[in-house]
Amino acid sequence: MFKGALFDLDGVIADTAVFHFAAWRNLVKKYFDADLPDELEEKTKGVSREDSLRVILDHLHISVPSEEFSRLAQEKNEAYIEALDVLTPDYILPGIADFIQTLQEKGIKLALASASKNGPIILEKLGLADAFDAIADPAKVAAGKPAPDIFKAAAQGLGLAPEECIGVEDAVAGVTAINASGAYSVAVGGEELDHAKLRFESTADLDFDKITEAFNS
Ligand code: B16
Ligand code: MG
Repeated sequence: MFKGALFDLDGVIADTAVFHFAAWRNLVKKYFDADLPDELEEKTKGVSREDSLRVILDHLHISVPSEEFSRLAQEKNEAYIEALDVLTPDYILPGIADFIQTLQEKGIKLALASASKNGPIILEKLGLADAFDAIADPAKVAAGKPAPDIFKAAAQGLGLAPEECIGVEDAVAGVTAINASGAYSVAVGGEELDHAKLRFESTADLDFDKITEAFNS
């Protein structure tokens, strides 16, 4: 039986991607008078703030000096945090509150394994801060997803081996990261996530008994 559950944040606990991408769009409009296509959103999911900015600037064929790069990343983050003001527990994705409650009742420890440096603020606003026993610090891990580091750090925060944990993800790179960490990957999303050990179509479908059965077999 698994003893820990390592959660991605954006796309699993709440849909913060909408706020991230809106902040990037506004920034790019303001400084480069450019528009970003919807398809680009997927490429910025689960990757760090700096890597997201790299993806966006590459798309626009723009290169900027490093001071400007840092300033742009900082301004985006300030706008993003301001936009997060509207976050309440109502923004928790369907099924997640119940799933977390079931895990707690079963004595499973919870950790956050998000690329976001804003994880603690977001959990607080969603009313979930107390539910989590550990939050891995993305600033302290050497490599982002698809590298396993953040999931290994999250398991370590719980005092568990990754093999004793499940990891829950909605992104391709995230599932790859869980697999590489040694934790048991549970995906929420479409067929692009079929490299997960177990996949549900959406967060509302997460089923503790099915996960337990699959993990134990
Ligand atoms: P921040 P996740 C990721 O969260 C987002 O998907 C990604 O779009 C964002 O760039 C990244 O966090 C960093 O966020 O700027 O708040 O540090 O999916 O890993 O929970
Ligand atoms: Mg995600």
